[in-house]
Amino acid sequence: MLFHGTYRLAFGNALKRFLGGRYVHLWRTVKKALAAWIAVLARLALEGAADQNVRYEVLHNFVPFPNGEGPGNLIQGSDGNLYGTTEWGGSAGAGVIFRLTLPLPQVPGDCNQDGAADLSDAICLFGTLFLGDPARFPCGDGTPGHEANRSLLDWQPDGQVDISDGIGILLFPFTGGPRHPLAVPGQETSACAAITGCPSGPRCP
Ligand SMILES: [Ca+2]
Repeated sequence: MLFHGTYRLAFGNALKRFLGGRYVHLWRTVKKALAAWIAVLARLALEGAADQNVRYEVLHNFVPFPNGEGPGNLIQGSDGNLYGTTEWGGSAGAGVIFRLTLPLPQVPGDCNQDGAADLSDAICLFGTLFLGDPARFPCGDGTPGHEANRSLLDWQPDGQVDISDGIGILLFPFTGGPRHPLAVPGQETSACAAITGCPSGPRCP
C-alpha cells in the first residue's frame, strides 16, 4: 500500500509538472469555448422568441393565367411592398410584374401621417373629404373607399370613411369616446398596428 501510495503521489506530481502551463491554457480554452456556446445558445433562444412574433401568411397563389407562373426573386419597394416577376403567364405568355401588398405598421387614425392620431387628423379627414386638401388619403389609391384607407381611418367602424370618423377622432381625447378598432389599448393615439395597403407610418418600425 505504501508503494502504491508513493506511486500515485509521484504520478500526480509528474502529471502536474507535465501539464504545467498547458493546464492553465487548456482551462482558458475550455472557458472560451463554453462562453462561445452559451452566447450561441442565448442568441438562438432570443431568435426563437422573436420568431414567435412573426406571422406567416400566404399572400397569393400564382396560377398560369392571367397572373403568371414561376414567380422569381422578390425585392421590397420604397413603399414597403414586395415586387417580382413571373417567368410565364400574363396576356402574352411572357410573364408579368406583380406586387404583393404587405400589412405595414401605421398609427390608426393618422390621416396626415405625422405619426400620431390627434386633432390634426380630423382636420385632414374633413379637408380631404370636403375640400380636396389634402388631395388624397395616405393609403392605397388615396380614395376614401379604398379598403386600406377604411382600415386606417374608419374610426367609428361603419365600413366607410366619412364625417363621423372625423368627429370620432375629435371627441376621443376629450370624452373618452370609442377608440379606433385597431388601436392598441392604452396607447390609442401613438402605437402602431399592421394595416394592409398602407405605407409604413413615419414613426413605425
Ligand atoms: Ca396624425
